[in-house]
Amino acid sequence: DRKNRKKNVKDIKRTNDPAALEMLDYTIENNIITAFDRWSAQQPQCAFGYQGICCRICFAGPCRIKGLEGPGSMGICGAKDYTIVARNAIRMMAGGASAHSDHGRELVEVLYHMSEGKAPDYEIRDADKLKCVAKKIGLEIEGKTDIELAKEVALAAFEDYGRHTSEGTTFLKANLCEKRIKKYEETDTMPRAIDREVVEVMHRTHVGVDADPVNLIFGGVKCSLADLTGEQISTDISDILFGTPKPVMSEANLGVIEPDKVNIILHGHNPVLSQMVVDTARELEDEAKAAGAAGIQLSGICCTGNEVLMRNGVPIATSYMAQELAIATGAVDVCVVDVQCIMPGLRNVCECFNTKLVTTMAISKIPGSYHFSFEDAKAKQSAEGIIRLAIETFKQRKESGRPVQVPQFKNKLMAGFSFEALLDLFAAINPDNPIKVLTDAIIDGEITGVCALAGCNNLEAVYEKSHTDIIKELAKNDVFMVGTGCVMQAAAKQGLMNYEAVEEYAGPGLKKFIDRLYEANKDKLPDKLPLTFHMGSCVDNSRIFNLWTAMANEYGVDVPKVPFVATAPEGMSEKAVAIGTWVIASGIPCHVGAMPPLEGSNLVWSVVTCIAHDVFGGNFILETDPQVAAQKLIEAVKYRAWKLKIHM
Ligand code: MSK
Repeated sequence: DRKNRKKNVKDIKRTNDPAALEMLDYTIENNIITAFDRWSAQQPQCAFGYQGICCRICFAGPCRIKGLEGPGSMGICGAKDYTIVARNAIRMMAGGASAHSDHGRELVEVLYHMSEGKAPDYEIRDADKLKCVAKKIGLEIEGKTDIELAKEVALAAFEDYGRHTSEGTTFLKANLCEKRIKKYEETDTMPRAIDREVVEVMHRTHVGVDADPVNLIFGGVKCSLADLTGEQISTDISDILFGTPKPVMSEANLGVIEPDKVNIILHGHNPVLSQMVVDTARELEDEAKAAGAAGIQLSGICCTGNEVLMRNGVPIATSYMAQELAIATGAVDVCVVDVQCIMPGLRNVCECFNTKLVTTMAISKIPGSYHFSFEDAKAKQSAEGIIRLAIETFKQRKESGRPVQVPQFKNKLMAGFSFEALLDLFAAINPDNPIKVLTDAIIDGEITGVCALAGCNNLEAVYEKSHTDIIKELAKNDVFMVGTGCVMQAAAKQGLMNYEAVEEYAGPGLKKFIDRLYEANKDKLPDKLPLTFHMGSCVDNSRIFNLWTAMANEYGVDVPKVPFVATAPEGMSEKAVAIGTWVIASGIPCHVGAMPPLEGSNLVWSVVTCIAHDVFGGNFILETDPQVAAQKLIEAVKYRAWKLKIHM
């Protein structure tokens, strides 16, 4: 009942985000069920599943590991804890690789159709990036038009999905340093083709195939590197089609929703349609005004939000876990979703407020929602339809006189730091060798090193508190921070992505470094630089991979020697499992703050936390306390910097 919900959801403070807290009160008062309630209702969660020792791979089961010895210590087929945990883990990697890579495939198809004249609403917005990508993957660029080149890039990308030979995926190899290529070849973890590695994981984890946990995990590593290939393709082609991000100002948190405007939320991951909505919204502004609105207000959730923030400065409404709370404001007219991280629970909240939930992808539908099928041949037409639906819903909202509840919390932010944009900042200090500005700052001790902030929300932790605690602690210790995904939405919402945060939280070295970058670039920047540098959506972790590879090349070492660490304080999705795995396979220590289902096998646990380090140079740091995690990250990055200085 309401009293108990209040006790479970509010009194235990499931978040430190003031806007989300206000909306949690509001949803409790109005009996609107959200993920926070469902989390409470799920307690206690199944201990077998939590530890990864529940096997549902065949339906002779489900089997659980119930003892240390005897028949109950194995599944019916004789699978031991280590086999079950490893199989479950690598199936998660395959799920993540599928999601990222299919997102990439959608973009490749748009690029290909555009080059054939069959996607007339799309164009090449960054011809320099097109040439740069083409050159990198070994294409001859001289004497070719942009359209010809776009077609060749698309064909090369398609090849990475379905190659039947084993030389390795082009988009990955083109971005790896030599020593990593050798490492992946030696360990048989170089992916041959994206689809093939996903299929192979599904095959080897079928009942009665691979029982060796180490062999299984190496298969998972190969699949996670296929995931990285898909992410690199997604980033490169998004930049070609929609432009490579540059520094841009915006705002974040639920206060960006403006009740007097037509409010459209863009949610999911794939920018193919959302970018079209952004472009079209500008053209239909007058229609909205004619309907009595003050204009059209777009805002974003999850990584579609990050995509349109990075390229267009569209504000962030909130991150994954608070998506229903955004709808519960009652001021959202349409919520457009594409793929990934869209809670089915959104529908119930939408129904409470006459918010139209619009699905756009054939593989991602929700009962009771509207569907505007995305087709690249008529993308603009779909975007117009969605915006007109929002205008109509706005009129109904105003006529109904229904009250809205928009928390007045938002923070200023600067985003738009693609890898190219970062290099551009550095180039103002060292035009001949931009990356040296960053690598020298570490060697000179001005900054301690670099940390990648990535990942989701998970109510196993206090929503967004681990993110903000870790960021503040790293800042104090002069760690330069780049990031992607929902963790950056937490940073933005909670005022950690602007210069005010530099003044409040940065250690002296980090502040000096950020100020120095600003001074050299102030003529072309819209404001002073932020504390955390937003590099984009989940697939844009490829930009972070490009950054540490450039640093390794500059130092003349392999990646495991670069003072670089990563953290996913609230990792949750299968995509996060795939990303975390390729991060450690790259040679980077990676903290995860919500426990992945690995505790059921000491052997698998030691492989990912210790042995991975011996083989690849990176390992998982599994730590739920954000303060302890921050210290472990700082120790790891300091140790690398110290070792590097000795050898330089
Ligand atoms: S959206 S995968 S909850 S970061 Fe990319 Fe956020 Fe994680 Fe989804």
